[in-house]
Amino acid sequence: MRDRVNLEVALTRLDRFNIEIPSWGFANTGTRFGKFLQQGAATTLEEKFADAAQVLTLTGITPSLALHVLWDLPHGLDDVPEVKRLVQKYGVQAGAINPTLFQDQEYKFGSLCNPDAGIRRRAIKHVLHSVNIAKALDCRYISLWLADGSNYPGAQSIRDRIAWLEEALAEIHQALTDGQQLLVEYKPFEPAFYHTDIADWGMASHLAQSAGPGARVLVDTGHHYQSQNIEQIVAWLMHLDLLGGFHFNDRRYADDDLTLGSIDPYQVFRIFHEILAVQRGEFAKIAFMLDQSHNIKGKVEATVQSVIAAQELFAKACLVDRARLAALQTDTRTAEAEECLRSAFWTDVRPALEEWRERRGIPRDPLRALAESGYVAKVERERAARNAALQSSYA
Ligand code: PSV
Ligand code: MN
Repeated sequence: MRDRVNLEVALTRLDRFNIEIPSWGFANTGTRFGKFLQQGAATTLEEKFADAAQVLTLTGITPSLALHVLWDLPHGLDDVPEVKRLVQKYGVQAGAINPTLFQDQEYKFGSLCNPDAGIRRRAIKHVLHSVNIAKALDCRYISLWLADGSNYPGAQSIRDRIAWLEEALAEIHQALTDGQQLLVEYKPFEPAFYHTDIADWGMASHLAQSAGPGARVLVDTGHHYQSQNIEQIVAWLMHLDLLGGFHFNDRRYADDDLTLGSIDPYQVFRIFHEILAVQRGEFAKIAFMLDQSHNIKGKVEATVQSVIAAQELFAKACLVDRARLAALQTDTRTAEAEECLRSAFWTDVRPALEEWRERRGIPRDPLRALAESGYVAKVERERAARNAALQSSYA
C-alpha cells in the first residue's frame, strides 16, 4: 500500500522532470585518438535540431537543446535568426548557451586565465557575446567550462590566475539579466595535466560566490574520481544555495562520456535522492542536462537511452520513504535505513513509466519506437555522403 501511494506521488513529480540534451551529442565527436564517423551524425545545426526533435517526440521530457557557441552559432549573434527559425520548425527550445573558450590557437595557455591580458580580454568578450546570444534567444543559462590550466609545475602562477578569473567572472556577471544564471563547471584534469584553474567544487563555489548572486556551480558527474562522493558534494552545494545544475553522463574512470547509468546507476539515484530530500517541490529550478558525445553507439539511440535512464532513476528516488528514513536515521537503525533506500532503488518503475508515457501519447518503449520509426536509417541515407567526406585522424 505504501509503495502504491509513493508511486503515485512519484508520477506527479515526473510531470516536472525534464532533461536538456546537448547539440554536440548528435555530432561526430570522439576521443583524442580519433573519431569513428557515423553515417547518420548531424553535421549542420538543422540536423541537430531534427535529432533533438526526434528525442523529444520519443521521450516527451527533453524540451531544449544546449548550444555551443562556435560549433552551433559560428557567426554569433548573426546566427540567432536561424536558431529562432529552427526552434519554431522543430518545437525544441534553445537551451544553455556554452561559450567556446578552448579551441582557438590563442588559448594554448588559457582563456580567462591566460597570462596575456589581450587574450583574456578576447575571452571575456566572447563570453559577453554569448550572454547576448542567450538574451536574444531567451535562454536562462550561460554554462561555462574552461580548459584552462597548465601542464608543468612552475609554468604558470596559480594565484595570478585565480585573481584574473575572479575579475573576469565578476565582469561577466554584471552583464546578466535578473533571470539569467551563470553556471561554473569544474573538472579535475584534462586537457591540463598539472593544474586546472577550476579543478573542483570548492573552487567553483568560491568563484560563483565572488562573481555574484546570479552565478551557481554546475556538477558534471563525469568530472569526478571514483573515490569522490558526488551526492555529498551535491548536498553541500544545496546547503550553500550554490547548486545550479548538472551535466549528466557516466564514467568508469573520468569524463568517459558514457551513457547515463550504464556503470553506476545507484550513484545517479543517490544524487536524485539528495536533491529530493531538500528540494521536494523545487527541483525544477535545477538545470538537469546531459553532456555526452558518443563515439561507438548511435547518437540518437544513446541519447534516448540516457534520457530514459535519468527518468527511471529520478522516479526511483521519488519512491524513497523519507519520513521513515529520517526516523531510522535518528534511531541509528543502520541496516534498516540502508534497506529503506535500497528498496526504492530496486523497485521496478518501468511499468509505471510505460503507463505514464501512454497517458501522454508518448511511446511506451521509446528505444523500440526509435528502432521501428526508421528515423536512423533515414538520416543515415540523407547524411552518409557528407559524413563520408569528413576526415578522422589523430596525427
Ligand atoms: C569537456 O570536458 C566537456 O565535456 C565539459 O564537460 C563541457 O561541459 C563540455 O565538454 C562542453 O564544452
Ligand atoms: Mn560538462
